[in-house]
Amino acid sequence: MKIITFGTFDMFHIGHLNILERAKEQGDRLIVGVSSDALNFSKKSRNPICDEDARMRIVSALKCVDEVFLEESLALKAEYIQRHQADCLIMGDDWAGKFDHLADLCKVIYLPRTPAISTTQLIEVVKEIK
Ligand code: C2G
Repeated sequence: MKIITFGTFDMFHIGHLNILERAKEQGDRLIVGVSSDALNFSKKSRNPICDEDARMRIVSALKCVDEVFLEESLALKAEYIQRHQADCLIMGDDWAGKFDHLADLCKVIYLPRTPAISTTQLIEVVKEIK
């Protein structure tokens, strides 16, 4: 069974590792769409700290990840699912309900987020360090 998931994975942290490892446990092969810098800018009005090449290299170096590609648009989820012949889409539950319309293409599962850590929070903590 092929699992697909998506994310920015900026300033890679334990919440990212947890979801990728849990996603892999649901199948045999894990394919990860890493959001492009341009997509990130359009969503968050800021560039990620780590650029797309660095983020793709970090994610593809993980033992639980089999394949990585660049996610260039949120609107292309259906196309990415079909292109990679994914059986199941997994996302953190901050996205709960957002991808239910894809359930006719593949199974859609939202896993609980790891509490108390996020890229935004890490950026704030680093800013405080003098
Ligand atoms: N995540 C998590 N626990 C955290 C932080 C993140 O489980 N404490 C999960 C998110 O729910 C998501 C994945 O890690 O499934 C990647 O998170 P982000 O890098 O924040 O990705 P995002 O900006 O939400 O981009 O097409 C969707 C986007 O590409 C997702």
